[in-house]
Parts: sequence; C-alpha cells; structure tokens
Amino acid sequence: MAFSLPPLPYAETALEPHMSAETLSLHHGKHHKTYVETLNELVAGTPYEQMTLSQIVERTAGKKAEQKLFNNAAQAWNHEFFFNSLSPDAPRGPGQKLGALIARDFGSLDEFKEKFHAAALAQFDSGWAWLVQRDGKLAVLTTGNADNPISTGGAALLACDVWEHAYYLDHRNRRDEFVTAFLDKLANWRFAEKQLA
Ligand code: MN3
Repeated sequence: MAFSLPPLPYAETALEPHMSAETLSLHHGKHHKTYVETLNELVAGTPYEQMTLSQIVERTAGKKAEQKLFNNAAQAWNHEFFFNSLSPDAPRGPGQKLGALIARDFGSLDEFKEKFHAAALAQFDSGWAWLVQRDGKLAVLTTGNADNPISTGGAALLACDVWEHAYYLDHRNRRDEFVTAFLDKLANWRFAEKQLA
C-alpha cells in the first residue's frame, strides 16, 4: 500500500461536544479511509505511486482525465490537514507571529473570524474554508468539493471542512453553529503557526 490513513492526532472523544466521537469515527474511519483506499487502487502500478500526495494533487489538478485521481488524492490531503487543524487543547487564538499577521491583514482576530465565517457559510456546495498565506499575505479562501490551496496557489494554514458529513450529526443543518465552534473551540492555532513560511 503506497498511502496509509494517518491516525487521528487525538482521541475520538476529545473534541466533544463540538464534534462527537460518532462524527470523528465516521469522518476519519470511513470517509477519510475510503479516499486513501481508493487512491491506492488508482495509483497502483502507475508513476503516481512514487509521488507524495501534494505532488499528485499538483499534477492532476484541472485535468479532466485525472479527475477521479485528483479528487481522492486531494481529499486524502485535505482531511489530514483538517484533522490537524483541530485540537482539544491548543491555545484558542494565534501566537505572536501569526497574531501580528492577522492584525496586519484582517485588522483583528475578530475581523478574521467574521470573514472566515461568512466565507464558510457562502460556500454553497460541499467544500472547504481555508486560512492561507499567499505572496506573504494572509487570506481567507473557499474551495468546492476536493479543491484545495495546492491547486489554487498559496500555503494552507487552517482548514475547515464544510461538507455536511463534517457537522450534520452534531449540528444538523446549522453550518453556522459548526463554523463558530470551529473558530472558537476547535481551531488548532499551534498547527496554523507551524505552517507559516
Ligand atoms: Mn470531510
């Protein structure tokens, strides 16, 4: 097997009540696992087998004939990044370096949160909300389906999965409530800071 499912970086119960063990068990143990397994089937015996996830994403982005491979590689990458973007015990705000960039590029942490929240809610279909660093500047970005900052340009710092499977069991149709919980109770600012260029 070329790729393996990375273990969750915390216990399945660690993010309750904002994200239940049932959600994490399905999201990581079924959805994420299936992306990895399908990816392994697709790359078997091809040159892609020797590449990293992000190399596969870069090489297959926008190529119609490689859509299925792109979707599964990107979703494998996105989910690993998303589960790392959550933490039960990280500080509930950015450290000094990232905090200064957020103040410079968004005005304040609250203004960043408002912008991220509005973008996550405006993503009509399944997709993702991201904090990214692009050309030295921070920005909020949303992508549809499996798309991610690797294919659109920029380095991801934080990701929020806004596919319904990420929140429906815990928040029903209230994506609003889920994104607020993500920003105030779950976001792993320590991880975000480590992604800075
Ligand atoms: Mn998902």
